[in-house]
Amino acid sequence: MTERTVVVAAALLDAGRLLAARRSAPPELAGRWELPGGKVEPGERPEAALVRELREELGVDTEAVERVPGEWPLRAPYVLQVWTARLRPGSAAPAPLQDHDELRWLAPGEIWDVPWLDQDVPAVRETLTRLGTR
Ligand code: 523
Repeated sequence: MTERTVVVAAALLDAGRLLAARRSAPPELAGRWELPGGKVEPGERPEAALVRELREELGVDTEAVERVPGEWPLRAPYVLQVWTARLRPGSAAPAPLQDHDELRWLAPGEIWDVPWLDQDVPAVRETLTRLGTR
């Protein structure tokens, strides 16, 4: 039995802006914004899971850059870990293909303009601290 499942999320950065994605499901999360990502599969490296999830959900070609230190609890057995990430050259622009109904590239002064999921707030805050863009 697995006692802990990692959910990876991306602080996808481009030209100094951070991508935020509005969830369309499940109902209890719909309308709130998140760092996009998903569950790491058994045996999968978290960075690989991140790239896979961003391809599936947003149609982008990305690479993980570095882990944002920390781990934030989600509903058991899930915990949230964050990596900064960037678009690889030639990637399509992100599009809300599944799980999301709107995307926004947030400039540093706009980060708190969207209603993030409660559990993403400390992760976003830590990401900004690391980037020095507060
Ligand atoms: N969160 C969350 N914040 C956040 C992500 C990426 C996920 O709170 N930034 C939560 C939402 C879900 C759980 O983590 O309760 C799994 O995320 P989900 O549904 O995006 O993971 P998937 O895409 O792997 O899920 P399946 O559709 O079940 O494959």
